[in-house]
Amino acid sequence: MKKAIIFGITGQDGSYLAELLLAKGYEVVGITRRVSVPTLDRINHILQKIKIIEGDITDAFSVSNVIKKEEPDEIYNLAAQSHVGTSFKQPSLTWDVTAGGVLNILEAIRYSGRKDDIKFYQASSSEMFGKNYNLREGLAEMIKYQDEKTPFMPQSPYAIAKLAAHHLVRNYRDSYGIFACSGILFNHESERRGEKFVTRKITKWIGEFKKWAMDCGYVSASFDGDDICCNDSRFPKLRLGNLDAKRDWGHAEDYVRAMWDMMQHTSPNDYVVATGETHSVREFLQIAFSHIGITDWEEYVVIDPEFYRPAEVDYLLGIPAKAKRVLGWEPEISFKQLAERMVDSDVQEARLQRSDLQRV
Ligand code: NAP
Ligand code: F7E
Repeated sequence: MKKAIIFGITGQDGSYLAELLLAKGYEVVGITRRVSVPTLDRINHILQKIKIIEGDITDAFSVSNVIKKEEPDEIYNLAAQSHVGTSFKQPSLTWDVTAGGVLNILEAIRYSGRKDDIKFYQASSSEMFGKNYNLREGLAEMIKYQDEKTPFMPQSPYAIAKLAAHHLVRNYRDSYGIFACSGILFNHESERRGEKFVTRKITKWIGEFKKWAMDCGYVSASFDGDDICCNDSRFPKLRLGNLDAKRDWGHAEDYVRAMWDMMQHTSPNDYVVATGETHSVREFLQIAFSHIGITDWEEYVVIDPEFYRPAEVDYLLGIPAKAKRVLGWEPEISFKQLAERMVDSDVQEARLQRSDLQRV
C-alpha cells in the first residue's frame, strides 16, 4: 500500500485528491493547521479513512517531523494562500505560505534520508503567466494561448510567490535529483470551490437568491435602487469586479487526476493542465443565470470597484497538449456542465437553509 501526504487537504483540490487516492488504495495522511473552528467540511465524509496530523507549512520543524515520521511515497503540496485578490492585501503572509512553505517541504525531503524514495507534486498556477501569451493561427483569427514554453510575467504577490516555488521545484529536481514535478494548473472550480472565487461567488448568490425569490412568491419582483425588492423584503444585488477577464475554467475532479498521473510517470516534469477553451466572467454569468431561467442577468449585478485588483490578468487559455501526449490526460467536464453543476449544488444547499437568513 502506498502512502501519500497531502498538504492542503482541507481545500477544494485536497478533498478531491484524497478521494482519488483512497479509491486507488493509498494510505492518506492530511496536514491541517490549527484553527479556532473546524475547517473539515470538505473531508468530513472521508475522515474515518484518513489520518489527520496538525501542522503548518510555514513551520519548518513540523514539516520535517511529519515527513520523517510518516515515511511517505508521495507528497502533494496543495497548501497556499490561494486568493489572488487577498495576496495584494496580505503579501507577506502569501509569500511565507505560498513560496516559503514549499522551500520547507523540499528541504525536509532533501534531509529526510529518503530523498530518492519520495515523489513531490507542487501546485503551480497559470497566474504565473500573468500578461504573457503566445500567438498561433486559428480558423478566422490569431489565437492567444499559454503553454509550457510561454515566458512567465506574474501580476500579483500570489503569482510571484508561486513562480518562486515553481523555480525552487525545478532547482531541487536538477540539483538533488528529487522526483519533483509542478502542475501548471489553470483555473479549476467545483461545487466545493471557496466562496470568494468569482464562479462560486456567483453560484452561491444564485442559490440564495432563488431560495429567497421562491419564499416570497416571486410574482412581483422589482428593482429598487441597489437591491431587488419583492413584496416586503429585499435582496442585495450581486456585487462583482471586472467581468471582461477571460479564464480557462475546468473542473477540479478532472485536475486532481492529472496530479496523480504526473506522479506515476517514470520521470518528473512540469505540465500545463487546462481545457484549451477560454470564457469571460460575463459568459459564466450568462450560463449560470440562464440555468435558473434568468436571461437578463445584468439587472441583478452591480459593478463594485472594491473587487477590482491593482493589476489584472486579462486572458488565460492553456494548451494541455503535453499532458495529453505524455500522460494521456484529458478533461471530461465541460465549461457548461461545470457552471450548471455548481448552480444546482448551491440551489440545493440554499434550499436546506432557513429562509429568513437571506432577508435584509
Ligand atoms: P484552497 O481551497 O484555497 O485550499 C488551500 C489549502 O491550503 C487549504 O487546505 C488551506 O487550509 C491550506 N493552507 C493555507 N495556508 C496553510 C498553511 N500555512 N499551512 C498548511 N496549510 C495551509 O485552494 P485550491 O483551490 O484547493 O487549490 C489548491 C492549490 O492549487 C493551491 O496551492 C492553489 O494556489 C493552487 N492552484 C489552484 C488553482 C485553482 O483554480 N483552484 C489553480 C492553480 C493553482 P485551511 O482550510 O485551513 O484554510
Ligand atoms: O478571479 C474577476 C477577477 O478570484 C477570476 C485561484 O484559484 O485561479 C484562481 O485565481 C477573475 C479575475 O480567480 C470578481 O478579477 C470579477 O479576473 O475567481 P478568481 P483567479 O484570480 O483567476 C488561479 C489559476 C489560481 O492559481 C488561484 O489560486 O474574475 N472577478 N469580479 C472577480 N474575482 C473575484 N474573486 N471576486 C469578484 O467579485
